[in-house]
Amino acid sequence: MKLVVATSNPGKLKELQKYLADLNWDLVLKPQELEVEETGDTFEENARLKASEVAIATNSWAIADDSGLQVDALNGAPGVYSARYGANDSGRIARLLTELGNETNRGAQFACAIALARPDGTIALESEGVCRGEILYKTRGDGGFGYDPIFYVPHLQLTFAQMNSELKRSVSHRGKAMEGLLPQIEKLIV
Ligand code: ITT
Repeated sequence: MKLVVATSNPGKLKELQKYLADLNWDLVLKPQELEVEETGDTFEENARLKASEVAIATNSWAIADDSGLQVDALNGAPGVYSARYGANDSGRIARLLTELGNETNRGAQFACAIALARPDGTIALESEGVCRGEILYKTRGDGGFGYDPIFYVPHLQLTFAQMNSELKRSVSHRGKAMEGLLPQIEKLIV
């Protein structure tokens, strides 16, 4: 079965491809020109929108992820606006560090919603995952993507950017969302 991975974010794509690799599905990239407007107020809504529109446009099964960083001292910002917070990863990180300044409450969480749509756009499966952590005062590590270099997981004493892909998978919002979804995808009779 063909499954379109409905993301334009190369970092996300790499993780999703790895998580989906063991399934007996033929993974296909989303056509580049196909961009879905994220009009939802929640990660769940946006994940559904992206999966559904890409499924209809390609007449295939499609999987989409909507995710972002919710910072306690910023009342959950940037949240669903995480991608729109700056022009590129370093701009987004710089803005977040500026907004937080010397705030000592550095608590934050990454959240991820994943949706799987049938070729007719209806949603077959959904899952969510959250990972709690802290925002550092400056970047640490050079792996991963996005906000990874400033997102620190205290019990591991590492940022996401310092983790190898297996470790990040075991604790991250996306890894947890996928963990809930993979057994269900396997069971889908299509
Ligand atoms: P698609 O919608 O095409 O999938 P996007 O980058 O626009 O790509 P989102 O709207 O879900 O995706 O925005 C997510 C933002 O949060 C984006 O800036 C990511 O870099 C960031 N983000 C999500 N997961 C992350 C992770 O595991 N590590 C670091 N940053 C992450």
